[in-house]
Amino acid sequence: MADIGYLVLLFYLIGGFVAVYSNCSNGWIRNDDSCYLFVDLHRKTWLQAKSDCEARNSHLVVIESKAENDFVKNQLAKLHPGTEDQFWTAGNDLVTENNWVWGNTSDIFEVSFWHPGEPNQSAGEEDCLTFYTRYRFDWNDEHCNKPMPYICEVEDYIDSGSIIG
Ligand SMILES: [Ca+2]
Ligand SMILES: [Ca+2]
Ligand SMILES: [Ca+2]
Repeated sequence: MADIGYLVLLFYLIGGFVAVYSNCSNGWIRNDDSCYLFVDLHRKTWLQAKSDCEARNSHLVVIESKAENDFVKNQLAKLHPGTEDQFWTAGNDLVTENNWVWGNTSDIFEVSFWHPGEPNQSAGEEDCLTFYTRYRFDWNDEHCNKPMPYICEVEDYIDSGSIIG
């Protein structure tokens, strides 16, 4: 009986461990191998938003597929943001104009979902990428110093199997 009790205990311990690491934190929403946080109460500039995501052990959202883009658009629609609201992503062309990359990396876009006519580098200084409510959440390039809502993403290392190596 003692052995069986031990096995049962072990089972629950392992189960609890997996549950903790495969669930998203409170307030974060799962999609595929990532958890996402939609921050619409605290508006920040692109740099401030980037720092805030990093303080939460995550990064501004990086869109790698149409499925991921559709997920984000659906979540934004549920938030019912104001017409002029835009949400920061990691996308930017800060280093080289019109050379769009994700975050600080040199990872170029595998897919893109710009609104027709965007990116337009309006007033010669739009270097950060948003989901724009007015465009039904198509992408827009925007002035990086405007305070906006933003989206953080963290990959789930257990599910993606990338915790080792
Ligand atoms: Ca992603
Ligand atoms: Ca630009
Ligand atoms: Ca623009």
